Amino acid sequence: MTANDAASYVAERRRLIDQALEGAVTVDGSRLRDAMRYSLLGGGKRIRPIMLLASGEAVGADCAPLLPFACGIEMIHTYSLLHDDLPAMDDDELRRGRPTSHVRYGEALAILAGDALLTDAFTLMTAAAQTYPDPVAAIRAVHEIALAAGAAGMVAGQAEDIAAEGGDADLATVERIHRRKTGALLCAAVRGGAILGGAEEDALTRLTLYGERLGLAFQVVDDVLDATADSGVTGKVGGRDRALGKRTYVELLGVAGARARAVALRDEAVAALDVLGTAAAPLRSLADLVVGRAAAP
Ligand code: GRG
Repeated sequence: MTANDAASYVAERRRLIDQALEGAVTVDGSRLRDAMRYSLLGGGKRIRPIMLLASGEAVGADCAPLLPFACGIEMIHTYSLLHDDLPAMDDDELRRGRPTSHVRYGEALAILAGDALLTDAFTLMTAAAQTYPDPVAAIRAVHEIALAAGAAGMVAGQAEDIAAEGGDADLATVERIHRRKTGALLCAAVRGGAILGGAEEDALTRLTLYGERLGLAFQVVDDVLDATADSGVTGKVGGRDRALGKRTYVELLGVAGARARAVALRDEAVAALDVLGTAAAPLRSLADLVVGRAAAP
């Protein structure tokens, strides 16, 4: 697969996900529906669902039956951003270049839209699991996604991140926070796809390593962008980490050091894919895409 082929794979999968997400909010016309759709269809990069598809397809799965699981993970991710932006958390007013949900719909409806996106993600995935070619694998994949999103994963990372605000967390602490806050869901996308695709143990181990390294790289890149990119690029208000007193990779390693760390993590992620050959080309290209965002201009 050439670089061009990989780029068109990513673009085509993004199109399929966007199309499937259009039908993912099934609640009747109401402001709740509007608020859910506002955040879900508001122009995300769709990294996690594309990862899930690319990982499943790398081990031989068909794309179409994976789509509800890809949509589920994007719904969970969207809820996390929506709640993270709330006044009680990061208190952000801009996301993906538009007013955040609570600015547009008020705080109460924004909370409820997040709750509904999270819950309906599991409605969608568990409905799809019942007709999936291997329902046991599908249940296992949903279980992994739930673990990564909940109190053992993303929510725990978020809680620890908030508790660490204003403190002097060292690199090991920052890394532990981000493995759960950002890394766990990304890794679950990769593992979920692999499990749905019926990956052998060795392939699953390799893909897990890829997901863990890239999940961490993702956060390093986010820290670099928060410190260096303007809101035209990120769609968010810049410098929020500093304003909130968060310890970031940039603070601990400097911008150049953080960029180098992201590249090293990407290289480790990509090296883990060796045994998967050309089937893993889209995953390699996604790794470049994630880390390339933080490259020096
Ligand atoms: C509220 C339970 C709860 C958790 C929130 C992930 C998270 C925890 C908060 C998001 C804060 C943040 C900006 C983390 C950095 C990494 C990250 C998740 C960036 C946003 O993801 P992208 O770049 O966003 O994939 P798009 O807009 O493309 O979907």
